[in-house]
Amino acid sequence: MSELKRNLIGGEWVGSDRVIENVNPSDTNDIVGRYAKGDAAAARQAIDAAADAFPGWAGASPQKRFEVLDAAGTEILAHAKELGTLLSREEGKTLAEGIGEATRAGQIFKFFAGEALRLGGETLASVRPKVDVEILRQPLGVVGLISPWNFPIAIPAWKTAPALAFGNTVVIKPAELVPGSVHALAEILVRAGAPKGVFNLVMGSGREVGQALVDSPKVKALSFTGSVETGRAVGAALMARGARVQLEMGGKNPLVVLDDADLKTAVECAVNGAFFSTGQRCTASSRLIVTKGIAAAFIEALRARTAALRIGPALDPETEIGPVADKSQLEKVCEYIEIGKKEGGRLHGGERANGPTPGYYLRPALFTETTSAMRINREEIFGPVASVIEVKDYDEALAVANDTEFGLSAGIVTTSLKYASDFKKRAEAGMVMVNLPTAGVDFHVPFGGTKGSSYGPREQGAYAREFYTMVKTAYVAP
Ligand code: TXE
Repeated sequence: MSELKRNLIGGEWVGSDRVIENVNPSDTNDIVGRYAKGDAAAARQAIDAAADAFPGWAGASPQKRFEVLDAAGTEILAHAKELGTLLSREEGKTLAEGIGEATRAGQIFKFFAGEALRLGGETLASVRPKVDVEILRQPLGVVGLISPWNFPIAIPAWKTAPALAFGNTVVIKPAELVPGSVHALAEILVRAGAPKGVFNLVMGSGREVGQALVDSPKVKALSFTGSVETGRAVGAALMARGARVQLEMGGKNPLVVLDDADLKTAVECAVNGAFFSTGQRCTASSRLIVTKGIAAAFIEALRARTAALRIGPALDPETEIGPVADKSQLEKVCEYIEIGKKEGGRLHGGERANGPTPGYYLRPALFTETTSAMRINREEIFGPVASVIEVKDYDEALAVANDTEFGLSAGIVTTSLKYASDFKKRAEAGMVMVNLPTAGVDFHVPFGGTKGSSYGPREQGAYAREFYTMVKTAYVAP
């Protein structure tokens, strides 16, 4: 039996009687590792350790914070292949995607190493004579981080790196399905010189460990990525006790394809956005909104391209689409495929597939002849499922694109500057893509949505400081 991977609390590796078995969705006979399953008491110990470490870390020189984050980034980049392999084994995305995600995590640590040095305030003249006004940015204290399973290292990285860069201390709870990547990150941060208690990891369930982070008055801010239902409950609880909260939740992202689009670009954007990473991205293009002049050609080309996609184990270099992440997720996606059929959508693909090993393989499902009112076009499915909605012109396409409670990413494929510019302004989304897939974003610019997708300041890039620092205004007279 493999060695138990433990939680990191106050600089100590702490075991537990209970174990999370990390199962490989490409081969359910393969156990990726055994991880200590923490509980609410472990979470509280971690919070206490983070609170004790806070004054030292908040007062540390930015140079020290730079060094820790930079060293972590260097090690992640040097071991991107190994980390990507672990990630793909536990989550199921292809090895290329796994390595890409690990690389991104390294880049994020490097970026925020620099941000630690760049953090500054402002000085203004007061409206009163001989008074100066200073606007300072200060750390918040202990920050709780709750991450989902679909980006096992990038999301923990984009929450942890800014939190630490700006002087906060962290307790992170990764999704139960994918503890491995965050555990590896914890080991890297220890080697990078993070002082005891500055970064704490408690693996376990949302109900126990997650809830303990939500409830503790010592947790001054909480950043959550996950489902809408959990996110809203977490948000309400944090607001009720007056703590700061940031929520990244679902998406139902539209990709508009206009008559004047380059067909090849449109098909590539659709396949990439809808099905890569097995459709398990909050930025996935699940609604393909197509004007009638190009609809027939687009559907035919997309069907052929989708049918040719190679489904298989994450680590097989031939694989283009890995398995669904776990059994319950597969059941949920299959249920939605049934719902789509009952609602009158015409299904292409979407069958369970056999791989060389027992895994959660599913052929991508493309629905045509759907309407915006159908449940498959309203609810986040979070799997390799996309629908085509045909519309008469740009105006109807824009209206349908915005006909959703979500607002994370929105894409358009067109050669018209007029429509591209209009869409940039009027698409109700936090991120807009022109002739690019709705998924796939840079690490150094803001990430987040509007409407039901997100709450609170943006993540990533320089904007991350809006969440992870507090603004203080100081008035100084001689
Ligand atoms: O999400 P949860 P799950 C959507 C997607 C997916 C569904 C369920 O539709 O099918 O959510 O996924 C922790 N207090 N997305 O079950 O439950 C939990 O342990 C505090 C879309 O994984 O929201 C995990 O660490 N924390 C999304 C995290 O919250 C709690 C990405 C997310 O889990 C908690 C992920 C509680 N009471 C899921 N309950 C996207 N769009 O990116 C759970 N958690």
